[in-house]
Amino acid sequence: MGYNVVVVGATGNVGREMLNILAEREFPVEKIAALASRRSLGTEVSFGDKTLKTQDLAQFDFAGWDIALFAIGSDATKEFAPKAAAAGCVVIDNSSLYRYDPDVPLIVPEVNADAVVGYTKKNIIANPNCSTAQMVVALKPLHDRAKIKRVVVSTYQSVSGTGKEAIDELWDQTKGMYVPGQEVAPKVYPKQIAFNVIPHIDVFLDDGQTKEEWKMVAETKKILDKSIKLTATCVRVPVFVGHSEAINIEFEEFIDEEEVRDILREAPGILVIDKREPGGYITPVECVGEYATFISRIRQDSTIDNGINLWCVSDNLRKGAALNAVQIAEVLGQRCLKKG
Ligand code: 11C
Repeated sequence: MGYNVVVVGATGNVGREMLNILAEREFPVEKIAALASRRSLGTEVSFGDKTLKTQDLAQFDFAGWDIALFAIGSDATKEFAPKAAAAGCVVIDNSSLYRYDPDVPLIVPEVNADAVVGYTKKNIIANPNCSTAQMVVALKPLHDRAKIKRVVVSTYQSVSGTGKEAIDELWDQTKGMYVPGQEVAPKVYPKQIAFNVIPHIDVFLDDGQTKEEWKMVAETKKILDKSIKLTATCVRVPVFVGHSEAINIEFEEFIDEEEVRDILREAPGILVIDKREPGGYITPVECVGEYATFISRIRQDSTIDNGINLWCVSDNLRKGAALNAVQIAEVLGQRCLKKG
């Protein structure tokens, strides 16, 4: 007994991780389908020890399927998610298309699992942006204790957040730096990413923020608390997988760094690695393939009354995307859907 599950965009980085995580976590799957665009048709993908042949998204009939995990761009999602939802299949969407729709719950299970019941309005649930997901996992237990007033966050985001072409660009550009005549010009990014950092993720908005920075504000308010003030600077760094964030938090009440460490140690989804010595902190290469959001460098910010600084790292393809989507499916299954 289990659910009929569809993974849409199964050949992409996030789609493949969705299949891996469904298998790893032994999600109760009765039947599984891996869908892709016509361009990737017939490509084989792994699901545990099985191999699945991808089917054509454009031809697929969602009737009789319980849950569809979508990991495709917003334009294709706009075309296919409503079809799946209308056929009675609950869509868990990783794109930004529905995140700010008041009739669609935006969920990080460690933070607002109860909001899942709101899926019935459109039969759609949204998965947040990767940089928001890991941050709110860390903020939630602290907000419950001392109420957060304001957050200042700077991100260090890996190229896998952009996609396969960006991973290739970093790889090729890095190799090309050592071979005269084989330098690789920027294509995916507006400037060189190898041995560089780029303070620009997603499009620029009229007020000078980028859309990635705006998403962190809007999504934190929707998932955690609309009263929290947040300002972000999002930066792309030459790292393949794993987003890092330096987070400064101002609370309503004083909270001691020791208490912050204790609260985070007990909090769901978090692993604290915080020794005040060389190497006593987490870096992105160590978080790859992990489920946890890792927290290091917890310390008082003595420049304000109630301030804490911390360092937050997570696998952006997992907690930032595929794992969070599968966790939503787990909550949906446990609380809302009947097993077939
Ligand atoms: C990045 N956070 O690292 C982005 C990727 O809204 O789901 C995910 C974009 C999104 O580039």
